[in-house]
Amino acid sequence: MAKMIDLRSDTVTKPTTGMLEAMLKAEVGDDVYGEDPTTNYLEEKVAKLLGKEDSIFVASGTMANQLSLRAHTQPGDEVILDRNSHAFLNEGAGGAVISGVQFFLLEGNKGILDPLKIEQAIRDPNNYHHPVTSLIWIENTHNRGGGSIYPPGLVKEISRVAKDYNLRLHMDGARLLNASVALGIDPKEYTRYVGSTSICLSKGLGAPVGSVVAGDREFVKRVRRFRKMLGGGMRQTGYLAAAGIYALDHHVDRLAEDHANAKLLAKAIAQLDCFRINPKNVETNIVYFRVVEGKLNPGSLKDELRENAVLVHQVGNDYFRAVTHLDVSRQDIVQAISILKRVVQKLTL
Ligand code: TLP
Repeated sequence: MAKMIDLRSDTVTKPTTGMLEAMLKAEVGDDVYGEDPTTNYLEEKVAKLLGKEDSIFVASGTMANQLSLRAHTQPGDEVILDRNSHAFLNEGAGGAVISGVQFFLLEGNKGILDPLKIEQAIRDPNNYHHPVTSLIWIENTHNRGGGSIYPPGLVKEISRVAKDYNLRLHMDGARLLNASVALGIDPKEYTRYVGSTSICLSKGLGAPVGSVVAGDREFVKRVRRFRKMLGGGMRQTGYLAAAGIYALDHHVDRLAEDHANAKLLAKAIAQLDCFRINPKNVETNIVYFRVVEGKLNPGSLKDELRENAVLVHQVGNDYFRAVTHLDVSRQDIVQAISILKRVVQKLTL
């Protein structure tokens, strides 16, 4: 059977042999007692990587986001964020349910927020009709923005606004290392400007489970308390942390390959006149494209591709996403492009 080329997400990767070996060898203990040496090492490693006082291993990117929201806010607060943020679109209204916060949504440019618009959205703290603005939330890279990258200078400007108004600033850095690798900069060039951040180990980095939230000691202590409250205190997490350590040691620099593969795919899609895409917008590993009305039946595209061993994510009726990652090689992308061309020929109206 032909190998499935799974471009639905970078979350679909399976651990490599090297990673599995590292997991098997992990020294473990009970992490709720703080006694898992491998998890402790991962947390120290990530805190150092991101230039923060402390960090904490959590089950998922969603949990990282929800705990960060909860630790930074009080019920009734308002959080300023982009209208296409993962925390708004894809987390089951967790911000409202778990933290009791209200979102003030801004229209970013490919998800990237303008510091001026942020400033204009901040509530008057002396007007008791208003909620209290307490947190600015940015996502880097921005998933729905197309894997778009925040210029570090812009994060600096946003941090200036946060400081001027005494607000907290958090970066959902699920794919922060994609951004830093794409720009060839140290992730600290971003994280120095934000109070707290997170990275996902189970996206482009290829670990099976886990995210890490980083910030100052007080913040991480609050995250730890809420993690326990929500049942996220896990025991012998060292097996999972070992996968994360391996991912950080072996799979960061290679993200550049995923970016090159995504660009190759985007350019090929742009050459097909039934799709709308600007390949210049593809900055990292995420490729969004639209079907031009009347050229092709978008309803059959995903199924026909699946029949031919290529999986893509259908985001909306005529809107699709393909994501490159550790388990798709250059050869796979070349193969996916030729399958896409064949399928398009078959489906063209
Ligand atoms: N994104 C997933 C889907 O939920 C859309 C994906 O396939 O891209 N922050 C960002 C920026 C994300 O893209 C995601 C996952 C998360 C947080 C949540 O991570 P998980 O899925 O580990 O809870």
